[in-house]
Amino acid sequence: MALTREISPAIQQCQLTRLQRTPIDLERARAQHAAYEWALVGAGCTVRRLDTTDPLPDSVFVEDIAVVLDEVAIITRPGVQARRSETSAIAQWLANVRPLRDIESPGTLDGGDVLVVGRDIFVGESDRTNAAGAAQLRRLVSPYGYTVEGVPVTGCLHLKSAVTAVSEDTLLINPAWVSADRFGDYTLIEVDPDEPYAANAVAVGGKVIYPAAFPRTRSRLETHHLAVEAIDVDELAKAEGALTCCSLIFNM
Ligand code: CIR
Repeated sequence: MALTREISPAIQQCQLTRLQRTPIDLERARAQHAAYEWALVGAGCTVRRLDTTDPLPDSVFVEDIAVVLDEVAIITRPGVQARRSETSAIAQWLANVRPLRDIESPGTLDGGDVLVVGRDIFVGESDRTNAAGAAQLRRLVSPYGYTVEGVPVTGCLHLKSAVTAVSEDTLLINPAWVSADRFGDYTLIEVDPDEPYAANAVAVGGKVIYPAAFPRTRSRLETHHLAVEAIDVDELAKAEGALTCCSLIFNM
């Protein structure tokens, strides 16, 4: 199952931390988002797209709003106040499929900082996720056998800007933004140094959905015999959104 959310007409007012604001072509962004959803369908996902009602500029980036495990869904408390009203619609939908738990004040946690690989959960210590948020996550999921490890992140928005899983034992990483030493149990593929934003990939259904903008790193993935499907997402990237941000993927 992949949960997505339509792009808000207000996306031009999205949060930006490390990028300069440039005009976003809404129709082009919507076409790229639809192609992303079709890639998920092609990987075997059932895609359910929620609509966006209030002016929630960043609502397409559903990943930040929840952490969905097989046993439970954690509704986050996003690090920026402006994104906190995105949670209600996502929580309402997820309540149909999982017991829900909440990150509570003073904790903050963005789902983009939560990398789940099997029973290992890495949490980025970033501008958006604080120690209280990470500690709450640990308390909520450790009863189910998950280990939660904090990982410092510098130079990028979220942990998953710096590292994502491309298979169950292989991570794609930009070691300039997160220390490779923290992931010693995994095979690591480093991004090409000319493509610092290239560490965010969606691995699902035996393939890797991947931005067309990073051909050098894509070659590295293919050298590791990974089946890569490249799609254009440059319009969403102007809102500082990467591929994983645009869906919540989980088992039904
Ligand atoms: C934000 O700054 O919150 C959005 N403009 C982008 C969020 C991207 N989410 C993600 O990487 N998980």
